[in-house]
Amino acid sequence: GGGNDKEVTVGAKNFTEQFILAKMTEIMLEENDFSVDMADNMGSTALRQALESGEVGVTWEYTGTGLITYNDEEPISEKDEAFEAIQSIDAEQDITWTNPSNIDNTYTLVMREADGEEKGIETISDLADYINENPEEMEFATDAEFGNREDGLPGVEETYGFEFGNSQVNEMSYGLNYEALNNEEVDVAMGHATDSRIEEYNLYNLEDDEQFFPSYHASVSMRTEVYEEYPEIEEILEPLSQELDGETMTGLNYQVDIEDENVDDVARNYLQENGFIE
Ligand code: PBE
Repeated sequence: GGGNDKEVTVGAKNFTEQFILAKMTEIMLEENDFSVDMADNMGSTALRQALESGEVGVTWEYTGTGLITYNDEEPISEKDEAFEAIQSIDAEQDITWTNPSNIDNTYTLVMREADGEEKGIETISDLADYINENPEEMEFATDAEFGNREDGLPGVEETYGFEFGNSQVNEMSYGLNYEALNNEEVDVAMGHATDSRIEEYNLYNLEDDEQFFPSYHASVSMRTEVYEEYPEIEEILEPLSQELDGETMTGLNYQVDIEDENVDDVARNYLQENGFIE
């Protein structure tokens, strides 16, 4: 700290995992004499625009989101293949991808265990059959992003051949989807694979038997001018990105979403316990 001129803005979306990753990044960079501004609470598209405009310098982004949502590319399942594809496509837009982690935060469809067992629904194909036989019965909870993204509800419905009626689609802020399902206000909800509420509320992920959802490995995505000015950012974050995986991330999300700990404490404790900071 004090009188340094290495400045960077870290951006984040509007859910816990993003807050934690951004906070860890802030702490790690500050330890290395950066002064860091935070710009969080954005939807995916807003965050991408902020990165493109230069308002934000460094983010954690998901490979599948980069390919499908920002570049209209075909989804890719294999981790390294997806990373290398988005890395080369985004290079042309002055965005540099580094530090692929093993956090695969894919989208998922979730139901209550007991209800799914009763209805005999294990896979998304089972759900499609059920909905086609019982139209307008199943209520669905989603955030606006999943409801509208090509790699979200429209794509799932097209791939599996079913459709929720308009009045069955209940749009709400991300997070409330799990509450609505748990409270039996809806029967199916969208989810993020690393969200701890799935297990905590005895929900389960429907098997994506047509493999519609690709991989979404959290990786650092930054402006190329930031990368070129501060190539050390990649090195500073590398040990962290190597250590983080889906199970670890779900556990950190649990501390915030279920145990009500604050993001700053969770991020700092993790970094200390793993020897990334003192
Ligand atoms: N995801 C799942 C979404 C939200 C979590 C990674 C596909 C995204 O932020 O792009």
